[in-house]
Amino acid sequence: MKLSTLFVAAGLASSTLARTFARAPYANTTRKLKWFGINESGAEFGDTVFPGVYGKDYTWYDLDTIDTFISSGMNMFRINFLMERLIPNNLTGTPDPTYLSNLTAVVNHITTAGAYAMIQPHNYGRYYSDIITDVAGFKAWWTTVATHFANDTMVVFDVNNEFHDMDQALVVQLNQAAIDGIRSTGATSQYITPEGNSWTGAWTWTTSGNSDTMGALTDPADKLVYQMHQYLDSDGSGTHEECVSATIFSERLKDATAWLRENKKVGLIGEFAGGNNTQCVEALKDGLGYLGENGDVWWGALWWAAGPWWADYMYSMEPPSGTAWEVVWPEIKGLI
Ligand SMILES: *[C@@H]1O[C@H](CO)[C@@H](O)[C@H](O)[C@H]1NC(C)=O
Ligand SMILES: *[C@@H]1O[C@H](CO)[C@@H](O)[C@H](O)[C@H]1NC(C)=O
Ligand SMILES: *[C@@H]1O[C@H](CO)[C@@H](O)[C@H](O)[C@H]1NC(C)=O
Ligand SMILES: *[C@@H]1O[C@H](CO)[C@@H](O)[C@H](O)[C@H]1NC(C)=O
Ligand SMILES: *[C@@H]1O[C@H](CO)[C@@H](O)[C@H](O)[C@H]1NC(C)=O
Ligand SMILES: CC(=O)N[C@H]1CO[C@H](CO)[C@@H](O)[C@@H]1O
Repeated sequence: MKLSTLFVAAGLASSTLARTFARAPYANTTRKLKWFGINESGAEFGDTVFPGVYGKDYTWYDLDTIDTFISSGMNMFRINFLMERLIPNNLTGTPDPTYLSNLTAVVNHITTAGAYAMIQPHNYGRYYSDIITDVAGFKAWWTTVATHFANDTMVVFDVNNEFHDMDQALVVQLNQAAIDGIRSTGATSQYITPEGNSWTGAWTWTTSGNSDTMGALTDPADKLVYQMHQYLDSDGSGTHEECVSATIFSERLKDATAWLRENKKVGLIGEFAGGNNTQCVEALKDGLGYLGENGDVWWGALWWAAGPWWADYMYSMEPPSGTAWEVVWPEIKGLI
């Protein structure tokens, strides 16, 4: 555990920390992607243990590391956490003050530094492992959470991580309920990023049922950014070091790109990664270049993943010695 994590754990005022680092040192004159950033992962660890113990089952994020990323050019952070830890027992309940306080400290640190903080329940459309069918309860959950962040225009609301094996109509209803709940709090200037069924895969977007249904979502603020995920291994799961080919990233994005453009939508790759090898590095460059060329519909990409507990995980971009931080980042930073 590093010092800044201890500051959060010790409950030191986040505003003091945020002011200390209140700078946006990246220059955007040469940016190719509107957004580039990273998944911060750790607060959702131990996802079968509720509420779980801080420091044992899960952790929060290293604020110094976030500053390192921001000065390296990243401007968006997807903050993983669990719905059950933020609002325990009942979707219509009230937030756990400590977990909310930890989340808020990280969000404030990021947005004060001039980057976007994406609030992302890493729940796969489940609450205590059961598929969420209480659409009104889900709307209530999001209304409660959005109330706490309604004044921060640099917050982005991510409806839920990777719905899968669910009724397609239910996925659309849950997304719409979240949008309606968030907007009802007065949070009208923030982006909302809906996710689809089938793990919100870009490569299956037009064959999974998502393309037929997700376009119907409505937002009075007209600030939806469709979030899709794309891994480059054979089954698209992000569980292998190898990438299928040096052009697999752009190939897997083509149909979704056409859907976005035809339907006048914009999108974001909310998770992507590849292993430490030449073919993956080429594939990553190919895909990021493609996203930049199609910047009218693709607003950016977020690497999977950083976080203090990844150790020697094959995709870890945690400084100073994460494999992706050492090998991949120097290769792709010119493309963001
Ligand atoms: C973060 O959580 C820890 C452990 O639950 C708590 O002791 C600490 O006060 C929290 N920090 C903040 C800033 O809320
Ligand atoms: C760069 O900053 C300007 C001014 O804030 C903004 O309008 C523009 O969209 C930014 N460009 C990118 C690619 O982020
Ligand atoms: C959740 O709260 C609602 C409204 O108070 C109540 O009707 C419902 O029974 C509660 N559910 C559980 C599982 O406690
Ligand atoms: C948001 O701003 C309003 C008006 O200034 C204020 O009443 C409210 O408490 C603020 N909410 C939060 C969560 O800071
Ligand atoms: C990346 O792969 C190369 C070639 O296999 C290896 O020498 C190097 O140690 C790896 N780097 C990291 C950080 O794992
Ligand atoms: C692709 C990937 O590594 N996904 C992992 C994301 O993190 C969760 C836990 O936070 C794991 O369960 C997934 O396997």
